[in-house]
Parts: sequence; C-alpha cells; structure tokens
Amino acid sequence: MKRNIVTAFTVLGLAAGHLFAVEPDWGSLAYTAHSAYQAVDGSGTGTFPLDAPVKLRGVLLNRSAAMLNGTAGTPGFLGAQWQVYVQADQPSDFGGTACYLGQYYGNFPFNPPEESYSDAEWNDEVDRVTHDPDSDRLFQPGDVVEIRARAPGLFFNGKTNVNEQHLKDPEFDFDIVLLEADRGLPTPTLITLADVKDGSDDFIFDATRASGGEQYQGSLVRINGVEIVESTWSADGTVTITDGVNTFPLKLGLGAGFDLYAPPVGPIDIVAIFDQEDGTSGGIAGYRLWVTRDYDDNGWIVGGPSGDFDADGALTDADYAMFADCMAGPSVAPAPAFASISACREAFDFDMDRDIDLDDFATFQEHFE
Ligand SMILES: [Ca+2]
Ligand SMILES: [Ca+2]
Ligand SMILES: [Ca+2]
Repeated sequence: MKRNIVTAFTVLGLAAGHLFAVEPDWGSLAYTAHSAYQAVDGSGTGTFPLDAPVKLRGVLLNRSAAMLNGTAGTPGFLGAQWQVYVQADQPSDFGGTACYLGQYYGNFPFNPPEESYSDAEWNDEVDRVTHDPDSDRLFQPGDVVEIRARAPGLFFNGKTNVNEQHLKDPEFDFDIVLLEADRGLPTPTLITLADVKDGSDDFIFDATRASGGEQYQGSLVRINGVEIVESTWSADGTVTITDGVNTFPLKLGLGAGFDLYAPPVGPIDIVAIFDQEDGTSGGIAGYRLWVTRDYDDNGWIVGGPSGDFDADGALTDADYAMFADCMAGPSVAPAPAFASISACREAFDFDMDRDIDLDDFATFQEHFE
C-alpha cells in the first residue's frame, strides 16, 4: 500500500476551511539539528522558534508500545498515546527528539471536543507514522528516519517535542520517512551518575547543553554498576538507582517482564533513553532514564542485550548455538543463517556497536551457565 500524504493533506486542508498552505519542499529544506531544536535558556525553557516546518533526521530508538498505551480508546485524559525518540546521527549534532501523538486533544481546555481522534481515525494516524510511506515498511528501532514536522511542535517540561500542536487537521501532521533500514541502535553513551548529578544529588543543568542532563537528553545512555534502592518495580513503574553517592529515577517500560520477574539485586548495568519531563522546575531538573526494552530476568542488565536469545531465563547451549550463528567478527553486520540481523544484535551485541565479535563473546562467556 502506498500512502499519498500530499494528496490527503491538500484535500483535507481545503475541506477543513483552512487557507491553502503550501506543502514545504521537503527535499530542499535543510535539516534542523536536534541540538538547535532542543536549545534552552537559563531557565531551561525552549528557545527554538516553533513557527515554520522543520526537518530532522536520526535513528529511531524505540517502539511506542514499549512506552505508552496506544490502544484506541484507552481511558485517561489523552486516551491512547504514541511516542518515539529519534537520536541525532550527524557528527556535529547530539541528543535527540521525541515525536508524540495523543488521541483526545479535544480534552484540552483550549480545544473544541472535535479535535479528538475517533478510534478509527487514531488507528489510521498511528498506522501512518509507523510505516514508511513509500515502502510501507513497519519502522523498527535502529532504522534511520527523516521527520517532516509541519506544525512543527511544542516545548513541554524541558523538551521540544515534534507533534501536531495537539490539532488533528492534517495541516499539522508530521511524517516519518525511511532513510536507511536496520542500521542498528546507536552505541549508548557510557555515563556515570556523576555526569548528571552534582554529588549533593541535585541534577546538573547546563543551559549551553555542553554537559549535564541537557547533553544526553533524547539519546541512548549506559550506566554500569548501579543498584536499585527504591522500587516500584512493575511495568510502567519507576525505580531509583544509585551509585552509592547520587540517585536517579529509572522509568520502566510496558514490557510484561517487569511484572513477571523480580527486580535484579546487586550491581547491574542500565541501557535507557535519557529523558526529561519536569512539571515543576521549569526545565532545569526532572531528568530520568526510560527503559524501552523488556526485562528477561537475566539479573545483570536492564534495557540492554542479555544473551538470552530464546528468552528462557538462562544462558545455555541453545543460546550459544545462536551466538555462533550471529558472530561475524568486528565492525561488520551479523550475517546469520537462522536468525535475523536485528535479533542477533538484540540478544548478543553486548557493547551495542552493531557487530557480534570476540568482545561480545567475552561478555557471553561471563554470563554462560
Ligand atoms: Ca531540556
Ligand atoms: Ca536461553
Ligand atoms: Ca558488538
């Protein structure tokens, strides 16, 4: 199925009685850097002018279903919600940006009720942003995409988000277009809690965004050797991690494993999206980590590859057989006979540099039973 966005946009835009807005020439429009889109002032408030279409590019970090309940008609103020993060992939850029949709925009006091999506309209909209309009590919984490944001978005609680400015007129739509399938997730930036907390357990905020939470916002990070100290360990719950000096909130995704299994005990590694969502501090605090892959009871890592290919809670000969199939050496993509490339990376690319090599084997051996 080929989706003709331009036609739909033009017809519906006219039907809704809006002045005909010229569709941007997306091909010639320059990319906006995530670092520019996310710029803030000294109070942490966004400064990027949100008055013209923008085009961003980067690597998709998550499936929305790992974060938010997207089932049409979900109870709640906004009903169903949808969100993906896109991380910068250009050398001069950093960080990343969230793209967001909600079903019941009509519940906002500034909107009439008819701004809400019906269940059918919602499903169509989610279908549209989760598939490449040309190839109809269902987007996967690790795909490189282009975001074409007409509205182009809103600043909220510390981040500038691509959205429809909470209006369902297609004139405010954003599109997601495939640039490269299956490149693989970016290697998470290895940080410590001392990079984002100041030793008195306060968030480090730097308005230049060269350090502290702003530097990592919207990107994948890794923190090794922390413990869970305070725990509402459940799907969609938030736990507190500590390195013994500072603490940090870790928001868990919607995976069933967070309900099925007990939290890991002792020093663990974390791979998560570095997020900010602060309703009280004006954007200078409220940082958190958001885990977007399910927990498989491995006991040593949350949010990253654990080696348990067959997801039976143990690393055994069956997993090793798949590891051997996936291993192709340094700096090349896996070329498995029996698995998919992304399944190989999800299970065995422990250092998340997109290959399966002897470095990964060393980690596999450490956890083999
Ligand atoms: Ca921010
Ligand atoms: Ca296993
Ligand atoms: Ca690797």
